[in-house]
Amino acid sequence: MADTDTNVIDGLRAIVGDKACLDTAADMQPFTTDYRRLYHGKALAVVAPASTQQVSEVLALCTKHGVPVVPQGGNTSLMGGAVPDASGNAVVLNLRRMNQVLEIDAVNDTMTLQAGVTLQAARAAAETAGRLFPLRIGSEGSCQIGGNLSTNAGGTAVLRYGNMRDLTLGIEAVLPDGRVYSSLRGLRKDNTGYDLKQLFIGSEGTLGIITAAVLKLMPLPSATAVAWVAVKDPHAAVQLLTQAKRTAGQAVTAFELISGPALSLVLASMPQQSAPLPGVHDWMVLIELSSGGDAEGLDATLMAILEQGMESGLIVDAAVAASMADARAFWLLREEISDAQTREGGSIKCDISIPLSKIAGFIAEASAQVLALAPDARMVIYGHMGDGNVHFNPLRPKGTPAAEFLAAHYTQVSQAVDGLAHRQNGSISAEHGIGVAKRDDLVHCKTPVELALMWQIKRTLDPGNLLNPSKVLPLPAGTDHRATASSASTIGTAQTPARG
Ligand code: 2HG
Ligand code: ZN
Repeated sequence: MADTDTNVIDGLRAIVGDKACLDTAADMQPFTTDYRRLYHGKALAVVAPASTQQVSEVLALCTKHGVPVVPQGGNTSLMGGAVPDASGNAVVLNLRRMNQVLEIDAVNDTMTLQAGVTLQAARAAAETAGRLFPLRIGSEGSCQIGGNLSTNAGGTAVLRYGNMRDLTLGIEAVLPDGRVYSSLRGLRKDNTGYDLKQLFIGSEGTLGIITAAVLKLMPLPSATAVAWVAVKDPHAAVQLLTQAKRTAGQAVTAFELISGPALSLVLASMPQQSAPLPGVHDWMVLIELSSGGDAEGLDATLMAILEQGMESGLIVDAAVAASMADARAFWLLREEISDAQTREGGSIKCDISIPLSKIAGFIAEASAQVLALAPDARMVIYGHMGDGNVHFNPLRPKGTPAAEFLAAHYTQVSQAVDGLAHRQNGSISAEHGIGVAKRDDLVHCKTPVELALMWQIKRTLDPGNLLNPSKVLPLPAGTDHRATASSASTIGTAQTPARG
Protein backbone atom coordinates (compact mmCIF):
# COMPACT_ATOMS: atom_id res chain seq x y z
CA MET A 1 0.00 0.00 0.00
CA ALA A 2 1.38 3.44 -0.94
CA ASP A 3 2.21 5.95 1.80
CA THR A 4 -0.62 8.22 0.64
CA ASP A 5 -3.12 5.38 1.00
CA THR A 6 -1.92 4.70 4.54
CA ASN A 7 -2.18 8.40 5.33
CA VAL A 8 -5.70 8.54 3.93
CA ILE A 9 -6.83 5.50 5.90
CA ASP A 10 -5.25 6.86 9.11
CA GLY A 11 -7.00 10.18 8.47
CA LEU A 12 -10.34 8.45 7.87
CA ARG A 13 -9.99 6.49 11.13
CA ALA A 14 -9.28 9.68 13.01
CA ILE A 15 -12.51 11.19 11.62
CA VAL A 16 -15.02 8.33 11.90
CA GLY A 17 -13.40 6.08 14.52
CA ASP A 18 -11.74 2.68 14.06
CA LYS A 19 -14.93 0.63 14.04
CA ALA A 20 -16.50 2.72 11.29
CA CYS A 21 -13.55 2.38 8.92
CA LEU A 22 -13.11 -0.98 7.20
CA ASP A 23 -10.12 -1.76 5.04
CA THR A 24 -9.81 -5.53 4.62
CA ALA A 25 -11.23 -7.10 1.47
CA ALA A 26 -13.41 -9.47 3.50
CA ASP A 27 -14.93 -6.71 5.63
CA MET A 28 -15.47 -4.47 2.63
CA GLN A 29 -17.01 -7.14 0.38
CA PRO A 30 -20.71 -6.44 1.22
CA PHE A 31 -20.13 -2.79 0.29
CA THR A 32 -18.15 -3.36 -2.90
CA THR A 33 -20.62 -5.78 -4.50
CA ASP A 34 -24.13 -4.75 -5.51
CA TYR A 35 -27.12 -6.66 -4.16
CA ARG A 36 -27.74 -8.56 -7.39
CA ARG A 37 -24.04 -9.60 -7.32
CA LEU A 38 -23.43 -8.34 -10.83
CA TYR A 39 -20.87 -5.65 -10.05
CA HIS A 40 -17.77 -6.59 -8.11
CA GLY A 41 -15.59 -3.63 -7.25
CA LYS A 42 -12.76 -2.92 -4.83
CA ALA A 43 -12.19 -0.08 -2.39
CA LEU A 44 -9.40 1.53 -0.44
CA ALA A 45 -11.69 1.71 2.58
CA VAL A 46 -15.36 1.74 3.55
CA VAL A 47 -16.28 4.45 6.02
CA ALA A 48 -19.53 5.12 7.86
CA PRO A 49 -19.58 8.69 9.21
CA ALA A 50 -21.98 9.45 12.04
CA SER A 51 -22.66 13.12 11.26
CA THR A 52 -22.69 15.71 8.49
CA GLN A 53 -19.53 17.16 10.06
CA GLN A 54 -17.78 13.80 9.63
CA VAL A 55 -19.00 13.50 6.02
CA SER A 56 -17.58 16.95 5.39
CA GLU A 57 -14.22 16.04 6.93
CA VAL A 58 -14.04 12.75 4.98
CA LEU A 59 -14.73 14.55 1.70
CA ALA A 60 -12.24 17.31 2.42
CA LEU A 61 -9.57 14.72 3.25
CA CYS A 62 -10.29 12.65 0.14
CA THR A 63 -10.28 15.72 -2.09
CA LYS A 64 -6.97 16.83 -0.62
CA HIS A 65 -5.44 13.46 -1.60
CA GLY A 66 -7.30 13.08 -4.92
CA VAL A 67 -9.16 10.00 -3.68
CA PRO A 68 -12.53 9.21 -5.32
CA VAL A 69 -15.55 8.73 -3.05
CA VAL A 70 -18.52 6.48 -3.79
CA PRO A 71 -21.60 7.39 -1.73
CA GLN A 72 -23.73 4.44 -0.68
CA GLY A 73 -27.09 4.02 1.06
CA GLY A 74 -28.79 0.62 1.23
CA ASN A 75 -26.85 -0.59 -1.84
CA THR A 76 -30.03 -1.60 -3.68
CA SER A 77 -29.22 0.12 -7.00
CA LEU A 78 -30.18 -1.95 -10.03
CA MET A 79 -27.74 0.05 -12.17
CA GLY A 80 -24.44 -0.54 -10.34
CA GLY A 81 -24.64 3.04 -9.10
CA ALA A 82 -23.61 2.51 -5.48
CA VAL A 83 -20.49 0.34 -5.69
CA PRO A 84 -16.92 1.28 -6.60
CA ASP A 85 -15.13 0.23 -9.77
CA ALA A 86 -12.38 -2.39 -9.88
CA SER A 87 -9.45 -0.02 -9.36
CA GLY A 88 -9.48 -0.17 -5.55
CA ASN A 89 -8.74 3.59 -5.42
CA ALA A 90 -12.04 4.78 -4.05
CA VAL A 91 -13.42 5.21 -0.56
CA VAL A 92 -17.00 3.98 -0.13
CA LEU A 93 -18.92 6.39 2.11
CA ASN A 94 -21.84 4.49 3.59
CA LEU A 95 -24.60 6.55 5.27
CA ARG A 96 -26.10 3.82 7.48
CA ARG A 97 -25.03 5.40 10.79
CA MET A 98 -26.84 8.63 9.94
CA ASN A 99 -30.21 7.08 10.66
CA GLN A 100 -32.06 9.59 12.84
CA VAL A 101 -35.48 11.05 12.20
CA LEU A 102 -34.71 14.57 13.40
CA GLU A 103 -38.15 16.16 13.48
CA ILE A 104 -41.75 15.57 12.53
CA ASP A 105 -43.72 18.79 12.21
CA ALA A 106 -47.32 17.63 12.12
CA VAL A 107 -48.64 21.15 11.51
CA ASN A 108 -46.29 21.85 8.60
CA ASP A 109 -46.76 18.25 7.43
CA THR A 110 -43.02 17.69 7.12
CA MET A 111 -40.43 15.23 8.34
CA THR A 112 -36.73 16.09 8.66
CA LEU A 113 -34.42 13.12 8.67
CA GLN A 114 -30.88 11.98 8.06
CA ALA A 115 -30.04 10.29 4.78
CA GLY A 116 -29.36 6.84 6.29
CA VAL A 117 -32.92 6.32 7.58
CA THR A 118 -34.43 3.38 5.72
CA LEU A 119 -37.58 4.07 3.73
CA GLN A 120 -39.43 1.62 5.97
CA ALA A 121 -38.33 3.47 9.13
CA ALA A 122 -39.30 6.81 7.55
CA ARG A 123 -42.77 5.52 6.70
CA ALA A 124 -43.16 4.03 10.18
CA ALA A 125 -42.11 7.30 11.87
CA ALA A 126 -44.63 9.23 9.78
CA GLU A 127 -47.36 6.72 10.62
CA THR A 128 -46.63 6.99 14.33
CA ALA A 129 -47.31 10.70 13.96
CA GLY A 130 -50.60 9.93 12.14
CA ARG A 131 -49.18 10.90 8.74
CA LEU A 132 -48.22 9.19 5.51
CA PHE A 133 -44.87 9.37 3.79
CA PRO A 134 -46.11 7.98 0.49
CA LEU A 135 -43.02 6.68 -1.36
CA ARG A 136 -43.51 2.92 -1.77
CA ILE A 137 -40.92 0.57 -3.25
CA GLY A 138 -40.28 -3.15 -2.76
CA SER A 139 -36.85 -2.64 -1.20
CA GLU A 140 -38.15 -0.31 1.53
CA GLY A 141 -36.59 -2.36 4.34
CA SER A 142 -33.06 -1.86 2.92
CA CYS A 143 -33.08 1.25 0.75
CA GLN A 144 -32.36 4.55 2.44
CA ILE A 145 -33.78 8.05 2.02
CA GLY A 146 -30.43 9.35 0.72
CA GLY A 147 -30.43 6.71 -2.03
CA ASN A 148 -34.11 7.38 -2.76
CA LEU A 149 -33.20 11.05 -3.23
CA SER A 150 -30.04 10.42 -5.22
CA THR A 151 -31.95 8.27 -7.70
CA ASN A 152 -35.21 10.23 -7.57
CA ALA A 153 -36.96 6.97 -6.63
CA GLY A 154 -40.49 6.33 -7.87
CA GLY A 155 -42.28 3.06 -7.11
CA THR A 156 -45.91 2.06 -6.91
CA ALA A 157 -47.62 5.21 -5.61
CA VAL A 158 -46.20 7.84 -7.99
CA LEU A 159 -49.54 8.01 -9.82
CA ARG A 160 -51.10 9.58 -6.73
CA TYR A 161 -48.21 11.23 -4.88
CA GLY A 162 -45.35 11.77 -7.33
CA ASN A 163 -41.73 10.66 -7.10
CA MET A 164 -38.98 11.73 -4.75
CA ARG A 165 -38.52 15.10 -6.47
CA ASP A 166 -42.16 15.90 -5.79
CA LEU A 167 -41.97 14.77 -2.18
CA THR A 168 -38.94 16.82 -1.14
CA LEU A 169 -38.93 20.34 0.27
CA GLY A 170 -35.25 20.62 1.14
CA ILE A 171 -31.99 18.76 1.39
CA GLU A 172 -28.57 19.03 2.96
CA ALA A 173 -25.65 17.92 0.80
CA VAL A 174 -21.90 17.93 1.27
CA LEU A 175 -19.75 19.07 -1.66
CA PRO A 176 -16.45 17.38 -2.55
CA ASP A 177 -14.43 20.13 -0.86
CA GLY A 178 -16.35 19.64 2.39
CA ARG A 179 -18.66 22.66 2.14
CA VAL A 180 -22.27 22.01 3.19
CA TYR A 181 -25.25 23.12 1.11
CA SER A 182 -28.50 23.22 3.08
CA SER A 183 -32.12 24.02 2.27
CA LEU A 184 -33.65 22.24 5.26
CA ARG A 185 -36.33 24.85 5.84
CA GLY A 186 -39.56 23.03 5.10
CA LEU A 187 -40.93 25.72 2.78
CA ARG A 188 -43.62 25.01 0.22
CA LYS A 189 -42.97 28.35 -1.44
CA ASP A 190 -39.49 29.75 -2.05
CA ASN A 191 -38.84 31.53 -5.34
CA THR A 192 -35.41 32.88 -4.50
CA GLY A 193 -33.47 31.86 -7.56
CA TYR A 194 -32.29 28.45 -8.70
CA ASP A 195 -33.82 25.42 -7.00
CA LEU A 196 -30.43 23.93 -6.16
CA LYS A 197 -31.77 20.90 -4.32
CA GLN A 198 -33.09 19.51 -7.60
CA LEU A 199 -29.52 19.37 -8.94
CA PHE A 200 -28.58 16.88 -6.26
CA ILE A 201 -31.82 14.88 -6.41
CA GLY A 202 -31.40 12.27 -9.14
CA SER A 203 -27.69 13.00 -9.65
CA GLU A 204 -26.72 9.65 -8.06
CA GLY A 205 -24.09 11.13 -5.78
CA THR A 206 -22.03 12.61 -8.62
CA LEU A 207 -22.39 16.23 -7.45
CA GLY A 208 -22.58 16.02 -3.66
CA ILE A 209 -23.49 13.62 -0.88
CA ILE A 210 -27.01 14.10 0.46
CA THR A 211 -26.92 13.89 4.25
CA ALA A 212 -30.43 15.02 5.28
CA ALA A 213 -33.79 16.04 3.86
CA VAL A 214 -37.13 17.63 4.64
CA LEU A 215 -39.89 15.51 3.15
CA LYS A 216 -43.59 16.16 2.67
CA LEU A 217 -46.12 14.25 4.72
CA MET A 218 -49.68 13.48 3.61
CA PRO A 219 -52.87 12.53 5.43
CA LEU A 220 -53.02 8.81 6.26
CA PRO A 221 -55.78 7.27 4.15
CA SER A 222 -58.67 5.91 6.20
CA ALA A 223 -59.89 3.56 3.47
CA THR A 224 -58.16 1.36 0.91
CA ALA A 225 -59.69 -0.86 -1.77
CA VAL A 226 -57.62 -3.26 -3.86
CA ALA A 227 -58.43 -5.47 -6.85
CA TRP A 228 -56.48 -7.90 -9.01
CA VAL A 229 -57.93 -7.68 -12.49
CA ALA A 230 -57.34 -9.72 -15.66
CA VAL A 231 -57.63 -7.43 -18.68
CA LYS A 232 -57.93 -8.15 -22.39
CA ASP A 233 -54.58 -6.58 -23.26
CA PRO A 234 -52.40 -3.54 -22.36
CA HIS A 235 -54.62 -1.32 -24.51
CA ALA A 236 -57.61 -2.36 -22.38
CA ALA A 237 -55.55 -1.67 -19.27
CA VAL A 238 -54.98 1.92 -20.39
CA GLN A 239 -58.68 2.38 -21.12
CA LEU A 240 -59.56 0.94 -17.73
CA LEU A 241 -57.17 3.38 -16.08
CA THR A 242 -58.80 6.28 -17.91
CA GLN A 243 -62.23 5.11 -16.73
CA ALA A 244 -60.94 4.59 -13.17
CA LYS A 245 -59.53 8.11 -13.05
CA ARG A 246 -62.85 9.51 -14.29
CA THR A 247 -64.78 7.57 -11.66
CA ALA A 248 -62.44 7.81 -8.67
CA GLY A 249 -60.26 10.84 -9.47
CA GLN A 250 -57.39 11.29 -7.02
CA ALA A 251 -58.32 8.09 -5.17
CA VAL A 252 -56.56 6.03 -7.87
CA THR A 253 -53.35 5.42 -5.95
CA ALA A 254 -51.69 2.59 -7.86
CA PHE A 255 -52.29 0.98 -11.24
CA GLU A 256 -49.73 -1.74 -11.89
CA LEU A 257 -49.52 -3.88 -15.01
CA ILE A 258 -48.41 -7.52 -14.68
CA SER A 259 -47.83 -9.90 -17.59
CA GLY A 260 -48.69 -13.60 -17.34
CA PRO A 261 -45.01 -14.69 -17.40
CA ALA A 262 -44.23 -12.20 -14.60
CA LEU A 263 -46.89 -13.74 -12.33
CA SER A 264 -45.88 -17.31 -13.26
CA LEU A 265 -42.30 -16.55 -12.31
CA VAL A 266 -43.30 -15.31 -8.85
CA LEU A 267 -45.70 -18.19 -8.24
CA ALA A 268 -43.01 -20.71 -9.21
CA SER A 269 -40.60 -19.17 -6.73
CA MET A 270 -43.21 -18.84 -3.93
CA PRO A 271 -45.13 -22.11 -3.94
CA GLN A 272 -47.00 -21.13 -0.76
CA GLN A 273 -48.70 -18.24 -2.62
CA SER A 274 -51.68 -18.76 -4.89
CA ALA A 275 -52.84 -16.83 -7.93
CA PRO A 276 -55.59 -14.29 -7.15
CA LEU A 277 -57.66 -15.47 -10.13
CA PRO A 278 -58.38 -18.94 -11.56
CA GLY A 279 -56.80 -19.74 -14.91
CA VAL A 280 -53.89 -18.21 -16.73
CA HIS A 281 -54.10 -14.64 -17.98
CA ASP A 282 -51.77 -12.82 -20.34
CA TRP A 283 -52.28 -9.40 -18.75
CA MET A 284 -53.38 -8.31 -15.31
CA VAL A 285 -53.52 -5.07 -13.35
CA LEU A 286 -53.35 -4.45 -9.65
CA ILE A 287 -55.52 -1.46 -8.76
CA GLU A 288 -55.44 0.35 -5.44
CA LEU A 289 -57.80 3.14 -4.46
CA SER A 290 -57.34 5.03 -1.22
CA SER A 291 -59.10 7.95 0.40
CA GLY A 292 -59.80 9.78 3.62
CA GLY A 293 -63.47 8.83 3.40
CA ASP A 294 -65.39 5.75 4.51
CA ALA A 295 -64.49 2.22 3.46
CA GLU A 296 -67.96 1.33 2.14
CA GLY A 297 -67.97 4.31 -0.19
CA LEU A 298 -64.54 3.41 -1.59
CA ASP A 299 -65.51 -0.26 -2.04
CA ALA A 300 -68.56 0.90 -3.99
CA THR A 301 -66.37 3.11 -6.19
CA LEU A 302 -64.06 0.18 -6.93
CA MET A 303 -67.05 -2.03 -7.77
CA ALA A 304 -68.37 0.65 -10.11
CA ILE A 305 -65.01 0.78 -11.92
CA LEU A 306 -64.92 -3.00 -12.26
CA GLU A 307 -68.53 -3.24 -13.46
CA GLN A 308 -67.96 -0.58 -16.05
CA GLY A 309 -64.78 -2.35 -17.15
CA MET A 310 -66.67 -5.63 -17.50
CA GLU A 311 -69.46 -3.99 -19.46
CA SER A 312 -67.05 -2.34 -21.85
CA GLY A 313 -65.26 -5.64 -22.43
CA LEU A 314 -61.95 -4.45 -20.97
CA ILE A 315 -61.96 -6.80 -17.99
CA VAL A 316 -61.82 -10.57 -18.33
CA ASP A 317 -62.05 -11.40 -14.61
CA ALA A 318 -61.44 -9.66 -11.29
CA ALA A 319 -60.81 -10.47 -7.63
CA VAL A 320 -61.45 -7.83 -4.98
CA ALA A 321 -59.41 -8.04 -1.78
CA ALA A 322 -61.88 -8.84 0.99
CA SER A 323 -59.43 -8.03 3.79
CA MET A 324 -56.13 -6.32 4.49
CA ALA A 325 -54.53 -9.77 4.36
CA ASP A 326 -55.87 -10.31 0.82
CA ALA A 327 -54.63 -6.89 -0.24
CA ARG A 328 -51.19 -7.62 1.21
CA ALA A 329 -51.11 -11.00 -0.57
CA PHE A 330 -51.92 -9.32 -3.91
CA TRP A 331 -49.20 -6.73 -3.34
CA LEU A 332 -46.68 -9.38 -2.32
CA LEU A 333 -47.11 -11.07 -5.70
CA ARG A 334 -46.43 -7.77 -7.42
CA GLU A 335 -43.51 -6.74 -5.26
CA GLU A 336 -41.73 -10.08 -5.52
CA ILE A 337 -41.37 -9.92 -9.31
CA SER A 338 -38.01 -8.13 -9.17
CA ASP A 339 -36.44 -10.51 -6.64
CA ALA A 340 -37.87 -13.53 -8.46
CA GLN A 341 -35.98 -12.37 -11.56
CA THR A 342 -32.80 -11.93 -9.55
CA ARG A 343 -33.12 -15.47 -8.18
CA GLU A 344 -33.75 -16.85 -11.68
CA GLY A 345 -30.88 -14.90 -13.32
CA GLY A 346 -30.70 -14.01 -17.00
CA SER A 347 -32.99 -10.99 -17.13
CA ILE A 348 -32.50 -8.09 -19.55
CA LYS A 349 -33.69 -5.06 -17.63
CA CYS A 350 -35.23 -2.16 -19.49
CA ASP A 351 -36.96 0.51 -17.40
CA ILE A 352 -38.76 2.60 -19.93
CA SER A 353 -41.39 5.32 -19.79
CA ILE A 354 -43.37 6.86 -22.60
CA PRO A 355 -46.56 8.91 -22.73
CA LEU A 356 -49.46 6.83 -21.45
CA SER A 357 -51.28 7.25 -24.74
CA LYS A 358 -48.51 5.30 -26.52
CA ILE A 359 -47.65 2.67 -23.94
CA ALA A 360 -49.90 -0.15 -25.18
CA GLY A 361 -48.60 0.22 -28.73
CA PHE A 362 -45.07 0.33 -27.39
CA ILE A 363 -45.51 -2.93 -25.49
CA ALA A 364 -46.86 -4.67 -28.61
CA GLU A 365 -44.09 -3.39 -30.87
CA ALA A 366 -41.26 -3.95 -28.42
CA SER A 367 -42.52 -7.48 -27.70
CA ALA A 368 -42.59 -8.30 -31.41
CA GLN A 369 -39.03 -7.00 -31.84
CA VAL A 370 -37.72 -8.91 -28.83
CA LEU A 371 -39.42 -12.15 -29.83
CA ALA A 372 -37.93 -11.83 -33.31
CA LEU A 373 -34.49 -11.67 -31.66
CA ALA A 374 -35.08 -14.15 -28.83
CA PRO A 375 -38.15 -16.22 -29.71
CA ASP A 376 -38.21 -18.23 -26.48
CA ALA A 377 -37.67 -15.39 -24.02
CA ARG A 378 -40.15 -15.18 -21.16
CA MET A 379 -41.78 -11.77 -21.46
CA VAL A 380 -41.61 -10.47 -17.91
CA ILE A 381 -43.28 -7.09 -18.42
CA TYR A 382 -44.74 -5.24 -15.48
CA GLY A 383 -44.74 -2.06 -13.53
CA HIS A 384 -46.20 1.32 -13.08
CA MET A 385 -48.52 1.62 -16.03
CA GLY A 386 -50.31 4.52 -14.40
CA ASP A 387 -47.07 6.50 -14.78
CA GLY A 388 -46.40 5.28 -18.32
CA ASN A 389 -43.48 3.30 -16.87
CA VAL A 390 -43.00 -0.40 -17.52
CA HIS A 391 -40.19 -2.70 -16.53
CA PHE A 392 -39.69 -4.52 -19.80
CA ASN A 393 -37.48 -7.40 -18.73
CA PRO A 394 -37.20 -10.33 -21.17
CA LEU A 395 -36.00 -13.38 -19.23
CA ARG A 396 -34.02 -16.42 -20.30
CA PRO A 397 -36.07 -19.46 -21.36
CA LYS A 398 -36.18 -22.14 -18.66
CA GLY A 399 -33.65 -24.52 -20.23
CA THR A 400 -31.11 -21.87 -21.27
CA PRO A 401 -28.32 -20.89 -18.86
CA ALA A 402 -28.33 -17.21 -17.90
CA ALA A 403 -24.86 -16.49 -19.28
CA GLU A 404 -25.69 -18.05 -22.63
CA PHE A 405 -28.94 -16.10 -22.97
CA LEU A 406 -27.35 -12.80 -21.99
CA ALA A 407 -24.31 -13.26 -24.21
CA ALA A 408 -26.56 -14.00 -27.16
CA HIS A 409 -29.22 -11.33 -26.59
CA TYR A 410 -28.40 -8.66 -24.02
CA THR A 411 -27.04 -5.99 -26.33
CA GLN A 412 -29.46 -6.39 -29.21
CA VAL A 413 -32.54 -6.73 -27.02
CA SER A 414 -31.79 -3.77 -24.79
CA GLN A 415 -30.87 -1.63 -27.79
CA ALA A 416 -34.12 -2.59 -29.53
CA VAL A 417 -36.30 -1.80 -26.50
CA ASP A 418 -34.49 1.36 -25.44
CA GLY A 419 -34.20 2.54 -29.04
CA LEU A 420 -37.93 2.15 -29.60
CA ALA A 421 -38.71 4.01 -26.37
CA HIS A 422 -36.36 6.83 -27.32
CA ARG A 423 -37.83 7.15 -30.82
CA GLN A 424 -41.29 7.46 -29.25
CA ASN A 425 -40.19 10.35 -27.01
CA GLY A 426 -39.71 8.02 -24.07
CA SER A 427 -37.01 7.57 -21.44
CA ILE A 428 -34.58 4.65 -21.20
CA SER A 429 -34.52 4.97 -17.42
CA ALA A 430 -37.82 5.96 -15.91
CA GLU A 431 -36.99 5.37 -12.27
CA HIS A 432 -33.87 3.23 -11.78
CA GLY A 433 -31.30 5.86 -12.69
CA ILE A 434 -28.22 5.46 -14.85
CA GLY A 435 -25.38 4.27 -12.61
CA VAL A 436 -22.83 2.50 -14.72
CA ALA A 437 -25.26 0.13 -16.46
CA LYS A 438 -26.92 2.74 -18.68
CA ARG A 439 -24.18 5.36 -18.66
CA ASP A 440 -22.91 4.91 -22.18
CA ASP A 441 -26.45 4.64 -23.55
CA LEU A 442 -27.05 8.27 -22.62
CA VAL A 443 -24.97 9.25 -25.64
CA HIS A 444 -27.77 7.96 -27.85
CA CYS A 445 -30.67 9.58 -26.03
CA LYS A 446 -29.44 12.96 -24.79
CA THR A 447 -28.69 15.85 -27.11
CA PRO A 448 -25.12 17.20 -27.33
CA VAL A 449 -26.37 20.30 -25.50
CA GLU A 450 -27.76 18.21 -22.64
CA LEU A 451 -24.56 16.19 -22.35
CA ALA A 452 -22.40 19.30 -22.44
CA LEU A 453 -24.50 20.95 -19.72
CA MET A 454 -24.30 17.84 -17.56
CA TRP A 455 -20.51 17.85 -17.81
CA GLN A 456 -20.35 21.59 -17.17
CA ILE A 457 -22.37 21.17 -13.98
CA LYS A 458 -20.28 18.18 -12.95
CA ARG A 459 -17.02 20.08 -13.44
CA THR A 460 -18.34 23.08 -11.52
CA LEU A 461 -19.43 21.14 -8.48
CA ASP A 462 -16.85 18.35 -8.62
CA PRO A 463 -13.81 19.76 -10.45
CA GLY A 464 -11.64 16.81 -9.45
CA ASN A 465 -14.17 14.26 -10.76
CA LEU A 466 -13.98 12.52 -7.40
CA LEU A 467 -17.63 11.97 -6.53
CA ASN A 468 -18.99 8.65 -7.78
CA PRO A 469 -16.68 8.85 -10.80
CA SER A 470 -17.53 6.83 -13.90
CA LYS A 471 -21.24 6.89 -13.04
CA VAL A 472 -24.08 8.63 -14.88
CA LEU A 473 -22.02 10.81 -17.25
CA PRO A 474 -21.03 9.17 -20.52
CA LEU A 475 -17.53 9.73 -21.78
CA PRO A 476 -17.29 12.47 -24.38
CA ALA A 477 -16.18 10.77 -27.62
CA GLY A 478 -12.48 10.00 -27.75
CA THR A 479 -11.80 10.77 -24.10
CA ASP A 480 -11.93 9.00 -20.79
CA HIS A 481 -13.10 10.18 -17.42
CA ARG A 482 -9.54 11.15 -16.45
CA ALA A 483 -9.35 13.55 -19.38
CA THR A 484 -12.66 15.18 -18.50
CA ALA A 485 -11.62 16.10 -14.98
CA SER A 486 -9.59 19.18 -14.36
CA SER A 487 -7.40 17.73 -11.61
CA ALA A 488 -5.29 14.61 -11.33
CA SER A 489 -7.86 12.24 -9.85
CA THR A 490 -7.24 8.57 -10.41
CA ILE A 491 -10.03 6.86 -12.25
CA GLY A 492 -10.24 3.10 -12.18
CA THR A 493 -11.02 0.60 -14.86
CA ALA A 494 -14.59 0.16 -15.98
CA GLN A 495 -16.82 -2.13 -13.98
CA THR A 496 -18.23 -5.42 -15.11
CA PRO A 497 -20.76 -4.63 -17.82
CA ALA A 498 -24.43 -4.74 -16.85
CA ARG A 499 -25.82 -8.23 -17.01
CA GLY A 500 -28.55 -10.13 -15.31
C1 2HG B 1 -40.21 -2.64 -9.22
O1 2HG B 1 -41.06 -1.88 -9.68
C2 2HG B 1 -38.82 -2.16 -9.13
O2 2HG B 1 -40.50 -3.76 -8.78
C3 2HG B 1 -37.78 -3.16 -9.68
O3 2HG B 1 -38.66 -0.93 -9.75
C4 2HG B 1 -37.95 -3.43 -11.14
O4 2HG B 1 -36.35 -5.21 -11.07
C5 2HG B 1 -36.94 -4.41 -11.77
O5 2HG B 1 -36.79 -4.37 -12.99
ZN1 ZN C 1 -40.50 -0.08 -10.46
